[in-house]
Amino acid sequence: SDYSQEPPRHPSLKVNSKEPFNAEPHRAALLSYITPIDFFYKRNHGPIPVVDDIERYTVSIGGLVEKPLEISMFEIRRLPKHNVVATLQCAGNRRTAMSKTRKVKGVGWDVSAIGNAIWGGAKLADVLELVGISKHSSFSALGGKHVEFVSIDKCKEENGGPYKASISLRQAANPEADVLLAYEMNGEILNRDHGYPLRVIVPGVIGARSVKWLDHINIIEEECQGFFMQKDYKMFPPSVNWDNINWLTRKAQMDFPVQCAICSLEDVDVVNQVKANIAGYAVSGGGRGIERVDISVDGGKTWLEAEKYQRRNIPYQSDDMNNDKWAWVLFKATVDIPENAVIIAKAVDTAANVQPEKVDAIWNLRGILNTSWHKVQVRRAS
Ligand code: MTE
Ligand code: MO
Repeated sequence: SDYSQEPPRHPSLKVNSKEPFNAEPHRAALLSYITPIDFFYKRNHGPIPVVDDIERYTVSIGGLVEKPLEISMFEIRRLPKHNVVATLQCAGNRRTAMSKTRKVKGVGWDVSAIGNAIWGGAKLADVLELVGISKHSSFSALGGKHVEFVSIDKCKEENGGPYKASISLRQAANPEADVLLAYEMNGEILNRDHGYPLRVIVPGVIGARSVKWLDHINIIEEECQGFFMQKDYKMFPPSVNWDNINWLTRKAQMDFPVQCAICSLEDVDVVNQVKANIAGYAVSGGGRGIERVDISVDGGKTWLEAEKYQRRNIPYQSDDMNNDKWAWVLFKATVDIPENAVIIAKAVDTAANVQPEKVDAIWNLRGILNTSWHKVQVRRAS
């Protein structure tokens, strides 16, 4: 593969893999409601494609539709523009910690394979209408039930073919699901790392379905048969290992579960004062909100509730942006730090789903969805 045309990146990113480029910011970079583009994690499976003739860039929409279409960037930009604040989280977020119990396969990540951005673009539901799929439908006239997104990048997992994924047509054609074909991130033209010129954003769903560098869309009967849908990003029980795995027994992971992490402290840290601020993010998938975040400074014996906040100061207005449904909440609590403390954060979502205490119970061979209680060890400087 050719990695000679990679874009420049911020030097402070922690690089988990160089080629393909996988990097996350330091924890403290996640303490602002909107994650700056430079500090937004980058998760790739191949070289970053080069698209230099934007005039000729098109997305074709075909498969089980009556009116296949090729649509230019110019036409996509003419559709109603929506700004959606959505948190993107890689299913591999916090994988390194899961690997400490028992080894897992995959790129290692600390707690920062996640970010919250304002995505600007056309709604997929509007685009699908152009090929005759009406809003709120769950199948196309020709019997399509899934919407597949195919990229222009080249991944070794696909034997040099493009990255691809699909979502249900029901979700794709539902305007309230806010699935976007995004060309902007935080008010700027999407950059190459994040999918220039056009990417899919599927709010509330693991990042793997938000295909970057979109080339074409297929309306298909069965779920996409690509590697990342069928042989990756599935949640297996702890009993399954590489000798007895049967990929067909599990569904492709879509919504992510309730998650939170402390970002004001590193894993093992020293605190200078008796009183310290504990802060971080909490988020749940599927549009479920965060009900509360609990903090413990005594290893889980007693808990206090953190304060949570979500609103941002965004310099421009749009009706859609009153909706923080797909976005994380930040939390903070001022606590008294004992001399030696294990500080824990755990969140509860609006459906009363909780995070599991121990990682062992959710260990899986691909190391996805580590949502166990987040713990940091601190010592008070004397
Ligand atoms: N799309 C393409 N074409 N190629 C990829 O490698 N990685 C996916 C998804 N879309 C990927 C892709 C994964 S696993 C994640 S978590 C998100 O993109 C990461 O998006 P980001 O790099 O903008 O943070
Ligand atoms: Mo991912």
